[in-house]
Amino acid sequence: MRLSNFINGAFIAPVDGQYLNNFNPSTGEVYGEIPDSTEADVLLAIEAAKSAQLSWANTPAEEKFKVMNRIAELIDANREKLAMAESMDQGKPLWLARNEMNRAAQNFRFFATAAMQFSSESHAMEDKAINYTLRQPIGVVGCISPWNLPLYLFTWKIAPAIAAGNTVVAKPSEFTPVTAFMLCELCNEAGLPAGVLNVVHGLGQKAGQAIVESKFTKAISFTGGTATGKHLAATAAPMFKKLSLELGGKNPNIIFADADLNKAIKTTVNSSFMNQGEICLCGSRVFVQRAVYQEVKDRLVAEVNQLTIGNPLDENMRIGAIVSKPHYEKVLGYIELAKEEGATILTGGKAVHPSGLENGWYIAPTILEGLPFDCRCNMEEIFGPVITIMPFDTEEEVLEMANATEYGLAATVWTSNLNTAHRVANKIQMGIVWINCWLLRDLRTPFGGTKSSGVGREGGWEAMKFFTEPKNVCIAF
Ligand code: TXE
Repeated sequence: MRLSNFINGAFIAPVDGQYLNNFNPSTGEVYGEIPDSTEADVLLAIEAAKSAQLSWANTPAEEKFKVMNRIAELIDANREKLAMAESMDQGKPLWLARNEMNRAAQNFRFFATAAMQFSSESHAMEDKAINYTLRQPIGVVGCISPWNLPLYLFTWKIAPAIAAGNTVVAKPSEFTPVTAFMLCELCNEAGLPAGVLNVVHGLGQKAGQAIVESKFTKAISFTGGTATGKHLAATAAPMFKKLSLELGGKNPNIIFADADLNKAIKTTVNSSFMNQGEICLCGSRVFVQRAVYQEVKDRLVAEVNQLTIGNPLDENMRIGAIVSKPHYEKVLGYIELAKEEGATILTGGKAVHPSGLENGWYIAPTILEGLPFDCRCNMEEIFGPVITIMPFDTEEEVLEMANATEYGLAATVWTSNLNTAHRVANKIQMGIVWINCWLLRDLRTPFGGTKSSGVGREGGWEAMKFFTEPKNVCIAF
């Protein structure tokens, strides 16, 4: 399968005619090619987006709603095909890919309604004047998405961007480009006007960099690694671009002794290892209050030992393959580092080679014990099926350890004491706190992190505000 760029409603080959290999993580084999786009391709996409912008901005909200809703319906109608493609491209289990396709449709549906309901504010100054604040589209915006939840995160950016009247130049991750490519076909079928969405495939340092460097992309919405985010911010800052950065995490999962342990343990298996741990919201540091530490540890290890790992297309597999060879090696490298740092491996700790898929990139779900809270394995984002487990005595102690990393994305807290829940939620330095649940998402809520986990928030009105420029008009009476 050879993918093309999607520019001005047409599928076109990269200007230079160069392609990159696309790998299937479950087999480790090349199974397609994607454009190795350069600045020239990005410039074509930007031209198309510029030409389409005014007319799209002036399209009545109801029309925007209708076309975005049709895209959602087409994602639903093609769910099985998309899920299969996502699973092969990313390595995630097919059942999980299906859930993510539901969410991709939901992203479009949610922001289709936002297009209809977004409104301006007005501030009256008694009998002197009235202000009204227009929220106008920014123009052409860049959306750059990662490889862990490919279509889910791609649509999470594109949908609010176009709902707000912008046109988009987007780049999916070079590791997982296929469903973004398929989405373009659905956008044409739904009647999205040419040039509203333009997708350029290729490397971050080349195609991605050109999107960020262009003076015509007035805002950049990016999800990816913290190091890339830093680089991107440095590139964009001198041009005063609006930036939304969703970056890494090193999320604490805190289990108090008074928690509903059945629920906490069951959810911890998911929050640790769903999507091979390749979700920025996965809890990677499990803190358990000492009175129940042994019990939680034993039960968690027993449950994790039951997890099936292998062919992502096999409906019985809970854990699939790691997205790419470099990432597989990075995660295995952290397991080696953990050993050097003195970890005891309670389960996993090694690569897995399922029969018939020996060259695929599989890592057994791994639980590490005995590491200091401030060692590298507890400070740096591993972003794979690897968690650490640590005991704690008091609320103060666990807060200190939980807050000790440079990251501030999400925390999960398990307790049946309302006071503990509120106190910890108040003091923890994270953008998102889940009490007695994990990944329970209301798309209206602000989504994002503090510290090195990012800048800005996505979701609901936050996203609509990010993708618009406020203009205040003051009329004196
Ligand atoms: O992501 P990159 P990488 C974390 C995770 C992972 C680490 C590195 O810890 O191990 O980041 O992953 C594009 N200008 N997360 O290196 O490079 C790139 O093409 C413009 C957390 O694979 O950040 C891709 O489309 N764009 C995360 C996107 O950025 C550039 C999800 C993300 O890739 C660019 C993924 C540049 N100079 C990784 N360089 C999360 N928060 O969910 C790269 N890109």
